[in-house]
Amino acid sequence: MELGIPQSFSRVLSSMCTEPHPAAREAAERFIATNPGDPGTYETVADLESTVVDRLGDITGLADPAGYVASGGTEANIQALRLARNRADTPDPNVVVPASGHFSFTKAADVLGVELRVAPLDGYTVSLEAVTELIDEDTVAVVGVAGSTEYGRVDPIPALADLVADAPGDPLLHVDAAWGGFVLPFTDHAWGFADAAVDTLTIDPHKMGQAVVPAGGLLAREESLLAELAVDTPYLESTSQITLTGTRSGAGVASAAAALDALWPEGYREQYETSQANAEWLAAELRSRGADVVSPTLPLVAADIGTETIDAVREAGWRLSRTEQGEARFVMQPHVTRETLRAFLADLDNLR
Ligand code: 0PR
Repeated sequence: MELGIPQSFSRVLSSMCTEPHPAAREAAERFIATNPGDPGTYETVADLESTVVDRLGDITGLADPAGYVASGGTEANIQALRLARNRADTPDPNVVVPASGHFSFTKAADVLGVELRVAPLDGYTVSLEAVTELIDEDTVAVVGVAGSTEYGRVDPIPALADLVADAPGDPLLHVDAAWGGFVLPFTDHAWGFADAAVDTLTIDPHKMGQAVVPAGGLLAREESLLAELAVDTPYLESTSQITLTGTRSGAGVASAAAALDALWPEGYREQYETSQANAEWLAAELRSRGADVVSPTLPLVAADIGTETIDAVREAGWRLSRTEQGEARFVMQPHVTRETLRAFLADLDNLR
């Protein structure tokens, strides 16, 4: 059988995946047959996972982090809501999620039997009044998004923490920084454990972290929160497991360790600066062509270039997807260089 050649990144503009760092690729290959889900057998990769969790703690402002490397942001978000539900003492749990929340929260609510209360936005971030109205004594978690999927916007995390502190049912605050977590440390945004009373947080090495897929991250302020997820594992040397999946990718874990070792903090800072400059440059170029552009506060640009134009550039080979509102969405992943953007604009100009 001919396997074919995977999609090249040269024209991929809307994906949150990217070309992994060379050290991450090498580490993935080396650890591909290991299973961090069985730390009694695969000790080296289990140690690497602890290193990754410690580094993710450095990035998010948590001195003594608890957590693990998940399969991605979806698993991390499901697990965060699962631990919040298990910890609470209500037969009728609900979770308040911004309308900008990723669809993984819809999956989480479905599998967990938790009611999802969607809070409308005020512009591009969640309305605090709406969150206040939705919280009641059965609210087990409130979610804030730090780097939204469509617009890269950051909810007011400290204000959400204040609401949670005053809430009747003692809910947890979960922050979804799956994509934003590797760029936010280099901005002035308040988003992490150091900035507010955040309980759990999603941060994915396989997005801006330049690890290979699958490498997501779930962090918790305290080990005791993760204990809510523990199930007994009678056939393993280790006695319990907190992850959702059983056998897990050692490649993802090792690649995350290698990428973090190579890039935190200076490499990620340089990438953020390059990506943010590209986002602002692209926004200006599209505005000069008459497009309505949503200002990129993080390296993600949404612009109304017309739905026929999106179809035409897709026809020309560009991988470009649209927001629910129909804007073109450009995610400034490391593989999206100024050269890529110049080539895209040249095609855009020719097609219009
Ligand atoms: N949270 C946020 C804020 C996200 O943007 C995403 C993924 C997730 C959670 C879920 O993460 P996993 O996909 O790792 O489980 N958002 C991407 C998106 O919808 C997912 C994606 C990634 C889509 C790569 C396409 C693609 O090529 O854009």
